[in-house]
Amino acid sequence: MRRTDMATDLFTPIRLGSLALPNRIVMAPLTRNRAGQPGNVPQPINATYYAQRATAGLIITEGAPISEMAHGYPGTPGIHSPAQVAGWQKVTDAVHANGGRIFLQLWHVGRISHPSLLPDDALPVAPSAIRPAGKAFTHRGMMDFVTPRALETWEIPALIESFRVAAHNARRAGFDGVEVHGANGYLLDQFLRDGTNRRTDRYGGTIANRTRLLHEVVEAVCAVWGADRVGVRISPLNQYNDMRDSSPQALFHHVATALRPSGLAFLHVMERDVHGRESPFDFRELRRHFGGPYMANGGYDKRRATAAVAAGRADCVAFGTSYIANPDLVERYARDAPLNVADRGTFYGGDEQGYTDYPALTGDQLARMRTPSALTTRLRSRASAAAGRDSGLEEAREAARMRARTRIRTCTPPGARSRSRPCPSPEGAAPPAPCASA
Ligand code: 8OZ
Repeated sequence: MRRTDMATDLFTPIRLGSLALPNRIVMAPLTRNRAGQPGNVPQPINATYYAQRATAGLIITEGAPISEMAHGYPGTPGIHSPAQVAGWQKVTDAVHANGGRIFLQLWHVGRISHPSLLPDDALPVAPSAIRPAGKAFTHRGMMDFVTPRALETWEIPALIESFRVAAHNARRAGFDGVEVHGANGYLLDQFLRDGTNRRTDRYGGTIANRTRLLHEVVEAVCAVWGADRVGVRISPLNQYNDMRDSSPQALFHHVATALRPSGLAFLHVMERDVHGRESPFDFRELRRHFGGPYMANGGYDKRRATAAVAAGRADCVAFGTSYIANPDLVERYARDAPLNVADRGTFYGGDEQGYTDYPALTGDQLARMRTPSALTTRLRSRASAAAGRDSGLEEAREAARMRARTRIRTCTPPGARSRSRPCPSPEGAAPPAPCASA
């Protein structure tokens, strides 16, 4: 039996597919370009970074390229070689040891790449041979994008097979599930939109045809994982990576409706452009078309996220920039504690600086802080409800687990700078500007 007399907030447990989350605070996928070379292999430092953030209801990893041809940035950890699977296994072990849950994001960048990042200097692939405006982020700095090669229809089954194999690799690496990256101007999004898809085969033209590849990829991934362990990320308003569509509302309503029967764990919706540009779009209607758990992302802070969850506009909320700077974001939100400020100069590439050295609150800091009212009230009322009900044992266990999860660890390495002050910046890490360091 569930309590109905308490308002839903970010600390109300939720089920996404077959996964039980202790809270509704999700760590958004964040590209950090710190995989080991050669081979784009996850390293112990990556395991430390994710393990520090294990109190999130769910971690969604940075995008993991599904094949050699899926890479578009230096230092992004793949999920297509045995060494990468072994590296990710260390990441999932570390997160699970800290009590967390972690999904891998399956990523193919399509045309947002450069021959210097691809095997044998190959041309990037795309639905159509349309060169994106802008520059690629390469090992030699920013370089003009090239005109990609349009995938032949007969190549599509092998592409879908690469997603299937990558999904299988994610299982072998110990993940709890996967998210298919259908957002932000990468390959699957390039197929969805008429600005990048000018095909005349069954993967182009009508909205139904443009949605076909996403749908077939999701089917292949669900065959490996079961739909209740698969999420999909979309970004209806995104213009980043030179994206456009003549009718985003109609397109994404179709996408949501087409995904609905699969019974996915969640639909993860980037509700604004990567650069924060907003345009009119009816996200409630999108949610209605999908019908399953809805994860909101884009510019949320605690106040807006709480309001969205309380009003039933979102089931959970993914936070980007705040998670870069605050490994203990859940505990800070629970206590209304100040947030560390993210250092944009260390977002993409580098070492532990700006990666694993953001401090969590210490026990002393916590002791000086006011009582985490919402959390304490929630735990108290759960414990007393548990005493008088048949399902009391499980409720009491959940309260104990929640208390254990909110016990604060100190993760400040010796000599790390303290950056605790109120965070003025909105959520959602923007991708590298043309001058970004890497
Ligand atoms: C920032 C930098 C590079 C890639 C996305 C995977 O926008 C990304 C990304 C973000 O989804």
